[in-house]
Amino acid sequence: MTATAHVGVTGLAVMGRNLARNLARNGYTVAVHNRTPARTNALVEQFGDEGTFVPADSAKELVASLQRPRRLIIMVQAGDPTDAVIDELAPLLDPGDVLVDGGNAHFTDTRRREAALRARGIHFAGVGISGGEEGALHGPSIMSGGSKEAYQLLSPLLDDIAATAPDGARTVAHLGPDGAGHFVKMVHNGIEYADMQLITEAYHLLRHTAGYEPSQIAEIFRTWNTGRLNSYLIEVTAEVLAHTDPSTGLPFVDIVADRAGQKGTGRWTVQTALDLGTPVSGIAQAVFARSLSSQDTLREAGRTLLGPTRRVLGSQDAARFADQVEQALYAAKVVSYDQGFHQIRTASDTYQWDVDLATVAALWRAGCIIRADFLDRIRDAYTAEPRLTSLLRDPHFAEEIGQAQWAWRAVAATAARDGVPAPGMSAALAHFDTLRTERLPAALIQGQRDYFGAHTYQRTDQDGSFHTDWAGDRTEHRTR
Ligand code: NBP
Repeated sequence: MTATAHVGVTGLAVMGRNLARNLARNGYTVAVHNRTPARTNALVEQFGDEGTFVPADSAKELVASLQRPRRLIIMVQAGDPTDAVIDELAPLLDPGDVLVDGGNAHFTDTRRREAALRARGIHFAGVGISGGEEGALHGPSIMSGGSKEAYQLLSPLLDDIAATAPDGARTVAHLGPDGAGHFVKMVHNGIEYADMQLITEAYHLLRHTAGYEPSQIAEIFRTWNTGRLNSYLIEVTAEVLAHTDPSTGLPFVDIVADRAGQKGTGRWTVQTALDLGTPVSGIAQAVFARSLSSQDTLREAGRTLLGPTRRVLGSQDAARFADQVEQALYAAKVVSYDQGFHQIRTASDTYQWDVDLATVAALWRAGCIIRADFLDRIRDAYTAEPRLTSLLRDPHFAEEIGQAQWAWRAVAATAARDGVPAPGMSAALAHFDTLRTERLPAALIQGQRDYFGAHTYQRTDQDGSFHTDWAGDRTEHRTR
């Protein structure tokens, strides 16, 4: 077989197929392969006129069809299938070739695979691709890890297929070595969970406290979408809320079972945050809220528990409340993003990735699910101060959140008083207030720990570690 293809794609389910089409539409000759050949044949039959595809029946044929250095993208299910494909391909590749994993791999797997392939001279780039099947076809947000050399070989292709931000920039970048790209993609998904949770809490409050119907809430969201909350997620939420179920004539949202699914990247974000010791309470609340929604037995048991009588506001109060909910949603959203960016910063420092947070914000402005106007602001904040400790310290956000907090507090208080669950908004507020607090009760926790476990504590007025003899005469000893 002649090596004519510029790039190869193996794994032709929705993502791989659309990515291959995107590459072909951009003028690349694309070698295509799938474990089950039917998918390869279907792609060529249905979309063969969109560009030049070179179908391959086997891994050997796929590799033989690629120009050198070879660029080969794996788009199969994350986990064992990805390892199986790498094990099959690696012996067929030569030093200097680039193998890309475009799936949703766990970043620790990517680190392991990158190290193993580097030892054989093969570049392995873990690349997060966001935007679902539509993004893969029309322009995703692309978060690349792997070596700089690998990225140099990939960037012409990735630039061509990525989405375009409002300022004309392509949403693709090299974020750091080994697992940096997949880590950032994972946090993107975690933030997506938090964003969706907060939007649905806003809906729930507008429905049950303000008394609006789904179609009215759709209109409110459409109005919000013209302001600082402008985002893809607000836009699609309005679409879903405005939809009527054709078979019953009821609002669509009322006929959907209220059990939220999840594929796992949100959970990974929280698990990783726990390991890194970085607080992502917004994402955690979103993951737990989805889990609890699916706990039928627990929810059934809890339904009759005593709580306040629900009240519904009059129309003027409802309109005022809707304005407060907009502010609460915005403030809580900023906190959730700040937590996600802090998690990326912590991982970047831990693994020496040197991820530029301004670039991350810029990449998320188009092509991905969390694309939103305010990411321009986040990019500006990190451009002005690359080591900014918290977005809440940026003058623009400090001013906005400082003003929004009164409405945010009113909404959280109303939710608590009326018994409407708003875990995301409330947790974000608690995070904000924790940051603001001069002296935390953590001091008392240290006292408790020293009392029952001799875990020692530090003093505010002296260096070193100390233990108090709680069981004896309560004298204090310096332990270090
Ligand atoms: P899936 O995640 O559903 O995986 C299906 C593909 O994996 C098929 O091509 C299948 O081949 C192949 N595969 C499996 Br399963 N086991 C294999 C094995 N042992 N050896 C070789 N191939 C194997 O596909 P997808 O939804 O297109 O997603 C692809 C990747 O992109 C995943 O990692 C996913 O997490 C990620 N991603 C998906 C989305 C999305 O919206 N779907 C968005 C962003 C990222 P077969 O046809 O022979 O069974």
